[in-house]
Parts: sequence; C-alpha cells; structure tokens
Amino acid sequence: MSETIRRMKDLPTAKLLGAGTAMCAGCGGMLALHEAYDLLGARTAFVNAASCMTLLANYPFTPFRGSWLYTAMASAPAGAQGVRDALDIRLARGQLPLEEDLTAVALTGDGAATGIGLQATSGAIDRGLDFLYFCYDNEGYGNTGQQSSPATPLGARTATSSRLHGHAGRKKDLFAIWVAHGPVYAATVAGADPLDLAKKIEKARALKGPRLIHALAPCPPGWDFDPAEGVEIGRLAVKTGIWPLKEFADGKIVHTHVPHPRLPVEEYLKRQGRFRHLFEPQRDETTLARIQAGVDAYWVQAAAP
Ligand SMILES: Cc1ncc(C[n+]2csc(CCOP(=O)(O)OP(=O)(O)O)c2C)c(N)n1
Ligand code: SF4
Ligand SMILES: [Mg+2]
Repeated sequence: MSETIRRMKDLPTAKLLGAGTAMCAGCGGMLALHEAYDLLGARTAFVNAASCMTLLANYPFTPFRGSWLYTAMASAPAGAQGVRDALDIRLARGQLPLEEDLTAVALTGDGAATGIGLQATSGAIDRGLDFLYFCYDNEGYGNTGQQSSPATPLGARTATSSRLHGHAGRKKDLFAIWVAHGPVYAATVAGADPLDLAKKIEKARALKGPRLIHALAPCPPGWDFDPAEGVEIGRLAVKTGIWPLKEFADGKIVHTHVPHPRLPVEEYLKRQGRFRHLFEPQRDETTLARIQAGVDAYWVQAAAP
C-alpha cells in the first residue's frame, strides 16, 4: 500500500466523501448517500452503475473505506450478484471469517433504477439476492446533462422536454415497482430528514434479501436552484407531500411521516427553475392543477383503510 493510499484510508468519512471529487456543491444525492454511509460503514462493497456518483471514484482512489466496483448502467444488480456469490463461496470454503463478510450495495441513479437497469433489478429481486439497492433520484439523466428519465415528473423542464410545457409524462413509481416484487424491505428517504433516513438504513442493514432505499436527490444544476437551497427543497418535497416518506416491511406499507397540514405543491415547485415556465410569463393553471391533483389523489389513497 502506498503512503498516499494509507493516508487516504486514515481520513474521516466526512473528509473522504465529496472531498477531491467532481461532485457539484449542494448535491442532494451525495447528502443522502453520505448519511447512509455513516451507518453502513466500511463492511460494504458498492457496485455503482454509470451515473453522477461514478465521479466519486477516481482510480485508484475511492472515498469509501469498503470496496467499489463500477459497472455499465444496466448491470449494477448483476454486479452485486457476482460480489455476493464470491463472498458466499469464500465463506463456505472457510476462506473468509464471518466477521469479514460484506454487504453488497447497488448504487444507481433513477435512470438506471427505473429504466435501463430495471430488468436486471427485477431478476435480482426474483432470485432473492441478498443486497441493498440505493437509488438517488435526481429525476433525470444528470450525468449527461439532465435529459428526461422515466423518473422525471410532470411539468419539469429537462434538456429533452418541451421548452414551453416541460415533461409531458408522469414519474414512474420505483417504490411501487419494488413492492410489487415482494422484497424484504423498501423505503423512501430524503437527506433533508436525516433521522428518518437513519432509522430506515438501520432497519435495512439488519435484514437479508433484496432491500431498496430510494432517496430524493435535489440537484442544483439539473433542477436549477442555488446549492444553498437544497435541504430546504428536500424539506418542502416532504411537507407538500410530493415525496412521501414511507416503508414496506412484513407485507405492509407504512408512512413514516404524514404531512399535516400539507403545504400546496407550488411551495416546492416555485423554488426550482425547472418549473419556472409554470409561473412565468403567465401561470400554467392546467399543469399546476394536474400536479396538485396527483399529490392529493396519492394521499387520499394512502389514507384509505
Ligand atoms: C446503456 C447506456 N446508455 C447511456 C449511457 C450514458 N450515461 C452515462 S451516465 C448516464 C445518466 C444516468 O442517469 P441516472 O441513472 O439517473 O444517474 P445520474 O446521472 O442522474 O446520477 C447516461 C445516460 C451509458 N453509460 N450506458
Ligand atoms: S448533477 Fe445533480 S446529482 Fe449529479 S453530482 Fe451534480 S448535483 Fe449531484
Ligand atoms: Mg438521475
């Protein structure tokens, strides 16, 4: 081990994650990952699909004390399978003490999670793969310039949406897709609510099998806001109900926070340049009403017995 690598390994996590990397200031995905990593710790093998987070690892360095493997965009769950299998074989042969076992973590953006990598994820859950899937959701293909992804919400302006009306499609529901597979655990989190996030990471860490952590990732360049606003935008996503905090365990969905009173969704939208065309030069009442109606319908259905 070179002296430089030895020194890197001695640095505290806070200095490692984000330091010396090419991540943007105020990255909400980085915030959530940082909070999660504080709990997951060094006994992890991250398998990262091509995305913004790939810039965290500049060969031969990674800011993680555990292992890091970089895969093609569709392949993180397959990579996690390989890591898990290799660990299991070494454990079975007595070549690896139990206390040196690692958690396989697939780390991807929403583009891989809801689109390009969905088939591999579905197969991995069906096989009962023992892995944790951490998706940070910046609602677009951020690394390549914020083109629309299947997770882009209605009305958001992206590099590939209409300049006048924003994205015409609706956001694909990753949590619901996972729940339909019957995983061991699935949860949504936001870095802006670190306590809720920490409880869910602790639960996920203690379980075995397919587990999802789906993190909201406010993205200053992609969503067009000042980096200093990121945490407040995350809080508003929760307070307006557009980002419900919930978990699935033992066959049941539970909301870990019910916003009450729920703020109008405009409070969240108007802080972001990607929705500015809904307010200026004149209000797009139709789209604003559709977005609010979608949030209202969600919470009516969530309150149903
Ligand atoms: C099959 C494939 N298509 C396109 C790319 C180019 N590419 C690299 S990163 C990226 C964006 C990925 O989006 P997402 O998974 O949401 O992560 P983010 O960049 O937003 O962090 C794309 C399109 C690729 N690597 N592989
Ligand atoms: S583009 Fe967005 S998600 Fe990607 S590093 Fe920058 S802030 Fe984070
Ligand atoms: Mg993305």
